[in-house]
Amino acid sequence: MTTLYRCKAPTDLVCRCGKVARRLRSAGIEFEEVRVQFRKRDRPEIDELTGQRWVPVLVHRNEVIHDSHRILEYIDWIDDRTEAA
Ligand SMILES: N[C@@H](CCC(=O)N[C@@H](CS)C(=O)NCC(=O)O)C(=O)O
Repeated sequence: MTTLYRCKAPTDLVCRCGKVARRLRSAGIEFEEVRVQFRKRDRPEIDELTGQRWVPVLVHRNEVIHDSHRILEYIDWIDDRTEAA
């Protein structure tokens, strides 16, 4: 099960959340999306998961990753392993 916590931006083209969503799709990774509240102070579930309130946050199996740069590296790593298998 893979879940992407992301902002409410209506497209994948305008922000870091969309960039991660695009990369997940191009890697063929199925995921569910959870749209978080606009204000960081209204995101207690993100704080609980990661100790901070920015999104995107990716939950993949037992891994919880925040910061889009780290998430993109993680997806590349999964993608490389899948291709090698
Ligand atoms: N450096 C962060 C920035 C992510 C970011 O800008 N997230 C936005 C949504 S796309 C956010 O959570 N904004 C909350 C705010 O500005 O209060 C990353 O690359 O993950």
